[in-house]
Amino acid sequence: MTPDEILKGLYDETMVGNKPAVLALTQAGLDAGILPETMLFEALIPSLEEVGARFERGDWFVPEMLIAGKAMAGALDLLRPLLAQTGVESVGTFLMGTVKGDVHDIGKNLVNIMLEGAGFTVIDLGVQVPPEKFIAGIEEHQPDIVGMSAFLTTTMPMFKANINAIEKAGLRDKVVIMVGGAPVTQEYADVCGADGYAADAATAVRKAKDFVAAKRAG
Ligand code: B1M
Repeated sequence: MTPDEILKGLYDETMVGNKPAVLALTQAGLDAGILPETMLFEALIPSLEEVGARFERGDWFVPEMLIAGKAMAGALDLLRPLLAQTGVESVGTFLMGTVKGDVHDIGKNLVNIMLEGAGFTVIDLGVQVPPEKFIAGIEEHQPDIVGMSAFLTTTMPMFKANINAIEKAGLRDKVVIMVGGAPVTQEYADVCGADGYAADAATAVRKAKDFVAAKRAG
């Protein structure tokens, strides 16, 4: 198979949720020397975007989204060690979670992988994380940054609820708070009182590094 055929296969098979084929093609891509980032950004993520677009149009339903998501997650498991390959010392601690009411985790996991690749120690609280769990995580792990993901317009208000709870617990000035997720914007992040926003994993890593550097300097 040529690299183009592998990428096209990854796009098509992710869309129909054929996890065994996606795993085989991901491995074939690695064997053929295709960069993990190329498979992610040119095949896997665009495929899920198309799944989302079909769902939005009412052509596809939750089960289709679910199996596509599972196929993508399988590929991520294979790519994770390569994307997160790092020999550097920890540059900082990042506490991460998807907010209460929201079960989406592929985007969050991708941000985690890229953060680990950049040398962060990542503590992942998982999905549906309530404010009290963020607070307990801050107290236990003393992170430099708290990251919150929300993927639904209905769960985005949890950012503000979490930030209020962190403030009430007297921890707000101890952490930088970053938010992100498909429907989130810089304007929304500002309204919630977050310190940072990123539209994608690469930008999240860049901003996280800048925040830690500023924290260490000041
Ligand atoms: Co759902 N879903 N889903 N879904 N799902 C979306 C998000 C949706 C946009 C689809 C659509 O209508 N086009 C839509 C939300 C609409 C809205 O509110 N604006 C939607 C809906 C409506 C729903 C349900 C309500 C459907 C229903 O039940 N009727 C339901 C909600 C369940 C719940 O959470 N309570 C639901 C369920 C599901 C599944 C469980 C079936 C499955 C999730 C599987 C999983 O995550 N384990 C699923 C999936 C797969 C999707 C789509 C198709 C793909 C999401 C994804 O993984 N994208 C999605 C459509 C889409 O996004 N186009 C959709 C790939 C991922 C790499 O991108 O998540 O954007 P993304 O992450 C990016 C950035 O956002 C950013 O970096 C990541 C990597 O670059 N980022 C951060 C993320 N977190 C960050 C944090 C940061 C910084 C950057 O700082 C801390």
